[in-house]
Amino acid sequence: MNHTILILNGPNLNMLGSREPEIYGTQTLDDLQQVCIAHAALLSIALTFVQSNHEGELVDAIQSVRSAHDGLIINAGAFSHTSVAIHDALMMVDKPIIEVHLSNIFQREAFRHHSYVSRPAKGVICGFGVNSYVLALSAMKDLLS
Ligand code: CA2
Repeated sequence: MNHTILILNGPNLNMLGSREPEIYGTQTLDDLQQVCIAHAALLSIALTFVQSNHEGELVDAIQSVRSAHDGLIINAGAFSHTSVAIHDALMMVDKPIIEVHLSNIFQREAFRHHSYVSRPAKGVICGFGVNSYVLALSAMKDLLS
């Protein structure tokens, strides 16, 4: 494995597959993790996959990227639209960051159109369901090569 990447998932993403399949699909968070591990292996990337419902735990995980990972893929869930703390933690990360969302946040309610994650991120991938993460892994591989 050449690189190690953190995939960080925010609040309520542990509920994937249980409700709103028309928005988020039918796959569970475990399914998503397996898809990411399989694609990362093809790219020689070692993955750490984390989900938390707690803003402070997400900040701690973001801070860990500085010493423990080569890059960060983050779906901060609803905290994307609210959290200055997550924005500030991301601004201190000197590694590539890619923001992902399962849904196309720009097709949805206006309050989802702004994300505090987007400015610190190198790029944003949204609207492709589980494939948003697969696309982000490929983009991260290119950034690190
Ligand atoms: O589209 C995304 O990935 C989101 O980050 C998902 C967040 C939402 O607040 C963002 O605006 C967009 C919500 C995740 C909650 O996921 C659930 C999945 C199934 C059932 C209930 C919640």
